[in-house]
Amino acid sequence: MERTLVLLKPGVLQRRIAGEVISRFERKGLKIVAFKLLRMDRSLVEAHYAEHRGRDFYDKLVEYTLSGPVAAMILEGEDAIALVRRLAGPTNLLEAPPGTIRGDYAAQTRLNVVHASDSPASAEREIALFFRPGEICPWEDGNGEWF
Ligand code: FUP
Repeated sequence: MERTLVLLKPGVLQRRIAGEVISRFERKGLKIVAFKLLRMDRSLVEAHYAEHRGRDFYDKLVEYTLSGPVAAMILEGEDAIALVRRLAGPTNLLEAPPGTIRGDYAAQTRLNVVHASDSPASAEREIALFFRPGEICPWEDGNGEWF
């Protein structure tokens, strides 16, 4: 079982499409095991996007990420890291096919709707940036008796 960090970027809340995006993960069977809304501060944004420091898009990326609340969640499931990346679609808008989150909702590469960890090492690092262990709530699938 894997865990991965997903961020719904500020535009998602502004556009009122958080539910639609989260539904795509749930429909593939991924479990939400942690969830919070937050305003990222500059030091968290800089730590999260450290690998991009110095790139031409970096300043605008930071500015956008600071522009409003972000929804952070940990999704759990078999091959969750690769599955979420597939559901999100490629970073580049032109390559993101319809049916992917970015293909369906992103109008600019910089504003590409979601962040998703790209490897087990990134997932571990990013989960620790956003969640303390006590904020993670693992749960088991029941046999349907509660619904
Ligand atoms: P991803 O892992 O798909 O989120 O992509 P990256 O980590 O490469 O990029 C992080 C963010 O930087 C993207 F979500 C959007 C922004 N970006 C650009 O604005 N232009 C680029 O050419 C590449 C990335």
